[in-house]
Amino acid sequence: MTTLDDELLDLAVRLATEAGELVSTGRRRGLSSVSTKSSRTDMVTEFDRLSEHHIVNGILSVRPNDAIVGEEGASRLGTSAVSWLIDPIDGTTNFLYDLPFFSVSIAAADLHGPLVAVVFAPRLGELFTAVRGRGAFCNGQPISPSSTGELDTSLVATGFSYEPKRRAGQGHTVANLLASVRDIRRFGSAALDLCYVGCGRLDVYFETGLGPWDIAAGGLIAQEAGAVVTDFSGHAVRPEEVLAATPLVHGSFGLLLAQALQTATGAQAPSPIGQTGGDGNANSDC
Ligand code: 2AM
Ligand code: CA
Repeated sequence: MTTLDDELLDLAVRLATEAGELVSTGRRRGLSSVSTKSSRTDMVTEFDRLSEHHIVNGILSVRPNDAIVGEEGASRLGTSAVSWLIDPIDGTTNFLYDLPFFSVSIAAADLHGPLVAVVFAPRLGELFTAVRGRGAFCNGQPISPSSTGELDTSLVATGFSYEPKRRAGQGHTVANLLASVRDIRRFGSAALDLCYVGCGRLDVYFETGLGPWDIAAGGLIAQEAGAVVTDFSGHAVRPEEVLAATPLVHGSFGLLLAQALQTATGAQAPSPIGQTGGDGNANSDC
């Protein structure tokens, strides 16, 4: 018998794959309609809208009673216990510039939170999936975070807001962290950053000011893989503050980040999560 989890996963995988192929193929042919949203650097293309349209129609055709929220405006109340969060292209700036780090992100949640998660990166040929309580996978292979325990050898990813003033503050925070970690990466897709923590390509990812669609699927994938995903104080993750890390550096990076934020803003730092330690290396082939 097919469970609800399996039904939702099959649907999310099919729609993410179809939408990813649609936008990737379309992008190869060129862009004709590009406009701005919240700022001059916050872009939306015809393919963001096409992808969201395809996914929403695909959900409604088989599950008409589910709630749906999408970054490009989809907003439907449902009468079932299932709600969907869609980012039709996560990493739109990369998509615009024909860089491969973009993805289609789809999550389905029930009354207890995210239940099923799919992140598909069409140019990279990688499909990340997770079901709550059943682990996380890349192209069908189980993934797990790195076993790194040292901050100074941790590879850390972050991202920057579309709002210029906020970016400047985020730059100061990153400058304060740089001497204490291995290096910083900025891939430009929050969903992929979270998956990369899950599969050990990154040791830490943090960002502020995201939307719920940016983190719903990637957050479950990272968590199911075995990473720790919280806000900056170690509480439940929220779009405003995302800190995902391999377990042995999550606490110590939280402390470092609190100090870096305090130095950057002069504001009261959030309470540290705690100190941990250990050894290890990134371990995923995915
Ligand atoms: P997007 O490509 O869907 O816009 C880059 O730092 C990452 O953060 C991307 O996943 C990007 O999503 C997201 N992002 C950046 N600024 C954002 C904002 N103001 N609101 C929502 N998501 C944002
Ligand atoms: Ca988007």
